[in-house]
Amino acid sequence: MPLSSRSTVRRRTLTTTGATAVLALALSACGSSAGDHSMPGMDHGVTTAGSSPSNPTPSTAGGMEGMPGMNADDGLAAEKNGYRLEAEPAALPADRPTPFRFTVVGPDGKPVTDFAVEQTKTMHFYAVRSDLTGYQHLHPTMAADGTWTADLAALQPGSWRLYASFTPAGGPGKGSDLVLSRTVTVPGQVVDTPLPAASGSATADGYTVTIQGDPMAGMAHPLTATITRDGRPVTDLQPYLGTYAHISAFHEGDQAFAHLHPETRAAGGDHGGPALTFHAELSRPGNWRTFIQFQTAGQLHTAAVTLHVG
Ligand SMILES: [Cu+2]
Repeated sequence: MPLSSRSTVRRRTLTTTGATAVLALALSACGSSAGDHSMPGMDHGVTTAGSSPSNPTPSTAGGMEGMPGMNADDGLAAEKNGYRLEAEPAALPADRPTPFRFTVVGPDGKPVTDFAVEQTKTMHFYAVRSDLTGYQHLHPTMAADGTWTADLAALQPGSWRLYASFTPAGGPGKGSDLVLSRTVTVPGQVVDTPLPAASGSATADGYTVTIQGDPMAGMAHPLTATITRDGRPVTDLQPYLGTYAHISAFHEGDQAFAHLHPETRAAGGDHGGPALTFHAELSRPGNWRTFIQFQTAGQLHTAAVTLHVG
Protein backbone atom coordinates (compact mmCIF):
# COMPACT_ATOMS: atom_id res chain seq x y z
CA MET A 1 0.00 0.00 0.00
CA PRO A 2 1.56 3.30 -1.02
CA LEU A 3 2.11 5.78 1.75
CA SER A 4 0.36 8.44 -0.28
CA SER A 5 -3.03 6.88 0.36
CA ARG A 6 -2.64 7.17 4.10
CA SER A 7 -2.86 9.92 6.68
CA THR A 8 -5.82 11.63 5.09
CA VAL A 9 -6.76 13.47 8.27
CA ARG A 10 -3.30 14.86 8.73
CA ARG A 11 -3.28 16.08 5.16
CA ARG A 12 -6.49 18.02 5.68
CA THR A 13 -5.20 19.81 8.74
CA LEU A 14 -2.10 20.92 6.91
CA THR A 15 -3.42 22.23 3.64
CA THR A 16 -3.16 25.86 4.67
CA THR A 17 0.08 27.75 4.80
CA GLY A 18 1.86 29.99 7.22
CA ALA A 19 0.84 30.44 10.82
CA THR A 20 -2.22 28.27 10.54
CA ALA A 21 -0.25 25.34 9.27
CA VAL A 22 2.40 25.88 11.89
CA LEU A 23 -0.21 25.98 14.63
CA ALA A 24 -1.97 22.93 13.27
CA LEU A 25 1.32 21.12 13.17
CA ALA A 26 2.10 22.24 16.70
CA LEU A 27 -1.19 20.95 18.00
CA SER A 28 -1.08 17.69 16.11
CA ALA A 29 2.55 17.21 16.99
CA CYS A 30 2.06 17.92 20.65
CA GLY A 31 -1.03 15.77 20.68
CA SER A 32 1.16 12.80 20.01
CA SER A 33 4.01 13.73 22.27
CA ALA A 34 4.67 13.90 25.96
CA GLY A 35 2.86 16.94 27.27
CA ASP A 36 5.08 18.58 29.82
CA HIS A 37 8.53 18.85 28.40
CA SER A 38 7.85 21.09 25.48
CA MET A 39 10.50 23.57 26.55
CA PRO A 40 13.61 21.45 26.22
CA GLY A 41 16.76 22.44 27.91
CA MET A 42 15.08 24.44 30.64
CA ASP A 43 15.25 21.82 33.32
CA HIS A 44 16.04 18.28 34.16
CA GLY A 45 12.81 16.40 33.95
CA VAL A 46 11.50 12.89 33.86
CA THR A 47 8.28 12.32 32.01
CA THR A 48 6.61 9.53 30.17
CA ALA A 49 6.19 9.71 26.43
CA GLY A 50 3.36 8.13 24.58
CA SER A 51 0.93 7.79 27.47
CA SER A 52 -1.84 9.99 26.07
CA PRO A 53 -1.37 10.24 22.32
CA SER A 54 -4.80 11.69 21.58
CA ASN A 55 -5.18 14.28 24.28
CA PRO A 56 -3.71 17.61 23.22
CA THR A 57 -3.97 20.52 25.60
CA PRO A 58 -3.31 24.21 24.86
CA SER A 59 -0.33 24.30 27.19
CA THR A 60 1.52 21.76 25.08
CA ALA A 61 1.75 24.28 22.25
CA GLY A 62 4.10 26.44 24.30
CA GLY A 63 7.11 25.53 22.20
CA MET A 64 5.67 27.41 19.25
CA GLU A 65 5.25 30.75 20.97
CA GLY A 66 6.52 33.91 19.34
CA MET A 67 6.16 32.60 15.81
CA PRO A 68 2.69 33.54 14.60
CA GLY A 69 2.92 34.87 11.09
CA MET A 70 6.35 33.42 10.50
CA ASN A 71 6.56 31.54 7.27
CA ALA A 72 10.31 31.36 7.03
CA ASP A 73 12.24 28.30 5.99
CA ASP A 74 12.25 26.97 9.51
CA GLY A 75 11.58 23.37 8.51
CA LEU A 76 8.73 23.04 10.99
CA ALA A 77 5.90 22.47 8.52
CA ALA A 78 4.99 19.12 6.99
CA GLU A 79 3.87 20.89 3.82
CA LYS A 80 5.31 23.77 1.89
CA ASN A 81 4.72 25.09 -1.63
CA GLY A 82 2.46 22.11 -2.32
CA TYR A 83 5.06 19.52 -1.28
CA ARG A 84 4.06 17.33 1.62
CA LEU A 85 5.94 14.93 3.85
CA GLU A 86 3.88 11.80 4.39
CA ALA A 87 4.74 9.09 6.85
CA GLU A 88 2.66 6.55 8.65
CA PRO A 89 3.99 5.98 12.16
CA ALA A 90 3.28 8.51 14.91
CA ALA A 91 5.42 6.43 17.25
CA LEU A 92 8.71 4.58 16.90
CA PRO A 93 10.23 2.00 19.25
CA ALA A 94 12.85 2.99 21.79
CA ASP A 95 16.43 1.85 22.15
CA ARG A 96 16.89 -0.07 18.93
CA PRO A 97 17.61 0.81 15.32
CA THR A 98 14.44 1.32 13.33
CA PRO A 99 13.66 2.14 9.71
CA PHE A 100 11.50 5.20 9.07
CA ARG A 101 9.65 5.26 5.77
CA PHE A 102 8.22 8.35 4.15
CA THR A 103 7.27 9.89 0.84
CA VAL A 104 7.35 13.41 -0.48
CA VAL A 105 4.04 14.06 -2.23
CA GLY A 106 4.13 16.76 -4.88
CA PRO A 107 1.57 19.40 -5.90
CA ASP A 108 0.09 16.87 -8.34
CA GLY A 109 -0.74 14.51 -5.46
CA LYS A 110 1.80 11.92 -6.55
CA PRO A 111 4.98 10.83 -4.77
CA VAL A 112 7.99 12.76 -6.01
CA THR A 113 10.72 10.54 -7.46
CA ASP A 114 12.92 13.08 -9.20
CA PHE A 115 15.26 14.87 -6.79
CA ALA A 116 18.28 17.05 -7.46
CA VAL A 117 21.64 16.24 -5.94
CA GLU A 118 22.62 18.70 -3.19
CA GLN A 119 25.90 18.25 -1.39
CA THR A 120 26.30 14.88 -3.14
CA LYS A 121 22.92 13.48 -1.98
CA THR A 122 19.32 13.63 -3.20
CA MET A 123 17.91 13.51 0.34
CA HIS A 124 19.29 14.72 3.65
CA PHE A 125 17.43 13.54 6.72
CA TYR A 126 17.77 14.69 10.31
CA ALA A 127 16.40 13.51 13.64
CA VAL A 128 16.67 15.43 16.88
CA ARG A 129 14.89 15.03 20.20
CA SER A 130 12.93 17.93 21.70
CA ASP A 131 15.80 18.72 24.10
CA LEU A 132 18.12 18.87 21.04
CA THR A 133 19.99 15.69 21.98
CA GLY A 134 20.33 12.53 19.92
CA TYR A 135 21.15 14.26 16.62
CA GLN A 136 21.21 11.99 13.58
CA HIS A 137 22.03 13.01 10.02
CA LEU A 138 21.20 10.31 7.52
CA HIS A 139 20.93 9.76 3.78
CA PRO A 140 17.88 7.63 3.12
CA THR A 141 17.48 5.43 0.08
CA MET A 142 14.52 5.72 -2.28
CA ALA A 143 12.54 2.90 -3.85
CA ALA A 144 11.28 3.28 -7.41
CA ASP A 145 7.82 4.35 -6.17
CA GLY A 146 9.25 7.28 -4.22
CA THR A 147 9.21 5.63 -0.79
CA TRP A 148 12.24 6.67 1.22
CA THR A 149 13.74 4.61 4.04
CA ALA A 150 15.87 6.26 6.71
CA ASP A 151 17.69 3.76 8.89
CA LEU A 152 17.52 5.47 12.26
CA ALA A 153 19.91 4.46 15.00
CA ALA A 154 18.42 3.74 18.42
CA LEU A 155 16.20 6.55 19.73
CA GLN A 156 15.83 7.46 23.40
CA PRO A 157 12.26 7.96 24.66
CA GLY A 158 10.73 11.36 24.04
CA SER A 159 9.37 13.53 21.27
CA TRP A 160 11.49 13.58 18.14
CA ARG A 161 11.33 15.79 15.10
CA LEU A 162 12.29 14.24 11.77
CA TYR A 163 13.31 16.51 8.89
CA ALA A 164 13.55 15.76 5.18
CA SER A 165 15.69 18.22 3.23
CA PHE A 166 15.57 18.01 -0.56
CA THR A 167 15.33 19.83 -3.87
CA PRO A 168 12.81 18.71 -6.49
CA ALA A 169 14.48 18.18 -9.87
CA GLY A 170 11.26 18.77 -11.76
CA GLY A 171 7.73 20.04 -11.35
CA PRO A 172 6.62 23.42 -9.98
CA GLY A 173 9.17 23.29 -7.15
CA LYS A 174 12.10 22.53 -9.43
CA GLY A 175 15.33 23.82 -7.97
CA SER A 176 13.87 25.09 -4.68
CA ASP A 177 15.36 23.84 -1.43
CA LEU A 178 12.68 22.46 0.85
CA VAL A 179 12.76 21.20 4.41
CA LEU A 180 9.67 19.40 5.71
CA SER A 181 9.31 17.75 9.09
CA ARG A 182 7.04 15.98 11.51
CA THR A 183 7.25 14.68 15.05
CA VAL A 184 7.11 11.13 16.31
CA THR A 185 6.84 9.85 19.85
CA VAL A 186 9.22 7.28 21.25
CA PRO A 187 7.50 5.76 24.26
CA GLY A 188 9.20 5.30 27.60
CA GLN A 189 10.61 7.29 30.44
CA VAL A 190 11.92 10.62 29.20
CA VAL A 191 14.99 12.16 30.76
CA ASP A 192 15.61 15.64 29.36
CA THR A 193 19.12 17.06 29.24
CA PRO A 194 19.52 20.81 29.75
CA LEU A 195 20.94 22.63 26.75
CA PRO A 196 24.62 23.43 27.34
CA ALA A 197 25.26 27.15 27.66
CA ALA A 198 26.25 29.12 24.57
CA SER A 199 30.03 28.96 24.39
CA GLY A 200 31.12 29.14 20.77
CA SER A 201 33.23 26.01 20.93
CA ALA A 202 33.07 22.29 21.60
CA THR A 203 35.25 19.21 21.31
CA ALA A 204 34.67 15.90 19.56
CA ASP A 205 37.11 12.99 19.35
CA GLY A 206 39.96 15.24 20.46
CA TYR A 207 39.16 17.99 17.95
CA THR A 208 38.10 21.45 19.07
CA VAL A 209 35.66 23.36 16.90
CA THR A 210 35.33 27.10 17.48
CA ILE A 211 32.63 29.13 15.79
CA GLN A 212 33.22 32.81 15.22
CA GLY A 213 30.75 35.35 13.97
CA ASP A 214 27.94 37.39 15.34
CA PRO A 215 24.79 36.00 13.76
CA MET A 216 21.61 38.07 13.80
CA ALA A 217 18.20 36.49 13.49
CA GLY A 218 16.72 36.51 10.01
CA MET A 219 19.80 37.95 8.34
CA ALA A 220 22.41 36.32 6.16
CA HIS A 221 25.67 36.33 8.01
CA PRO A 222 29.05 34.64 7.58
CA LEU A 223 30.28 32.31 10.30
CA THR A 224 33.71 30.75 10.54
CA ALA A 225 34.32 27.32 12.02
CA THR A 226 37.94 26.68 13.01
CA ILE A 227 39.14 23.20 13.83
CA THR A 228 42.18 22.55 16.01
CA ARG A 229 43.69 19.59 17.77
CA ASP A 230 45.94 19.94 20.82
CA GLY A 231 46.06 23.66 20.08
CA ARG A 232 47.32 23.16 16.53
CA PRO A 233 45.38 23.95 13.36
CA VAL A 234 43.91 20.91 11.65
CA THR A 235 44.69 20.80 7.93
CA ASP A 236 43.88 17.21 6.98
CA LEU A 237 40.11 17.49 6.69
CA GLN A 238 38.70 15.18 4.06
CA PRO A 239 35.79 15.98 1.78
CA TYR A 240 32.46 15.15 3.38
CA LEU A 241 29.35 15.65 1.23
CA GLY A 242 31.41 17.72 -1.16
CA THR A 243 32.70 20.15 1.46
CA TYR A 244 35.04 20.08 4.45
CA ALA A 245 32.30 20.37 7.06
CA HIS A 246 28.55 20.09 7.27
CA ILE A 247 26.64 22.27 9.72
CA SER A 248 23.01 22.02 10.70
CA ALA A 249 21.36 23.83 13.59
CA PHE A 250 18.20 23.55 15.67
CA HIS A 251 16.56 26.31 17.68
CA GLU A 252 16.01 25.87 21.39
CA GLY A 253 12.32 25.79 22.17
CA ASP A 254 10.74 25.09 18.80
CA GLN A 255 13.34 23.01 16.92
CA ALA A 256 13.38 25.34 13.92
CA PHE A 257 15.96 24.00 11.48
CA ALA A 258 18.79 25.65 9.61
CA HIS A 259 21.38 24.24 7.24
CA LEU A 260 24.46 26.42 7.11
CA HIS A 261 25.80 26.51 3.60
CA PRO A 262 29.55 26.25 3.13
CA GLU A 263 31.13 29.01 1.09
CA THR A 264 33.83 26.73 -0.28
CA ARG A 265 33.74 23.34 -1.92
CA ALA A 266 36.21 20.62 -1.05
CA ALA A 267 38.57 21.19 -3.94
CA GLY A 268 41.83 20.53 -2.14
CA GLY A 269 41.58 16.80 -1.55
CA ASP A 270 42.35 15.64 1.99
CA HIS A 271 43.86 18.95 3.00
CA GLY A 272 40.94 21.02 4.24
CA GLY A 273 41.04 23.28 7.27
CA PRO A 274 41.58 24.72 9.67
CA ALA A 275 39.12 27.58 8.97
CA LEU A 276 35.86 27.10 7.08
CA THR A 277 33.40 29.82 6.24
CA PHE A 278 29.65 29.30 6.23
CA HIS A 279 26.71 31.32 5.11
CA ALA A 280 24.35 31.36 8.09
CA GLU A 281 20.71 32.33 7.99
CA LEU A 282 19.18 31.61 11.37
CA SER A 283 15.52 32.55 11.47
CA ARG A 284 15.08 33.23 15.19
CA PRO A 285 16.90 34.91 18.05
CA GLY A 286 17.91 32.73 20.97
CA ASN A 287 20.03 29.62 21.33
CA TRP A 288 20.71 27.23 18.50
CA ARG A 289 22.27 23.80 18.93
CA THR A 290 24.73 23.65 16.06
CA PHE A 291 26.11 20.32 14.82
CA ILE A 292 29.40 20.48 12.95
CA GLN A 293 30.37 17.31 11.08
CA PHE A 294 33.75 16.79 9.50
CA GLN A 295 35.95 13.91 8.46
CA THR A 296 39.58 12.97 9.05
CA ALA A 297 41.33 9.69 8.23
CA GLY A 298 38.08 8.17 7.04
CA GLN A 299 36.24 8.92 10.27
CA LEU A 300 33.30 11.26 10.72
CA HIS A 301 33.30 13.54 13.77
CA THR A 302 30.34 15.47 15.12
CA ALA A 303 30.79 18.43 17.46
CA ALA A 304 27.83 20.25 19.01
CA VAL A 305 28.12 23.93 19.81
CA THR A 306 25.43 26.08 21.40
CA LEU A 307 25.32 29.34 19.49
CA HIS A 308 23.52 32.45 20.67
CA VAL A 309 21.77 34.48 18.01
CA GLY A 310 20.84 38.10 18.74
CU1 LIG B 1 23.06 15.12 4.50
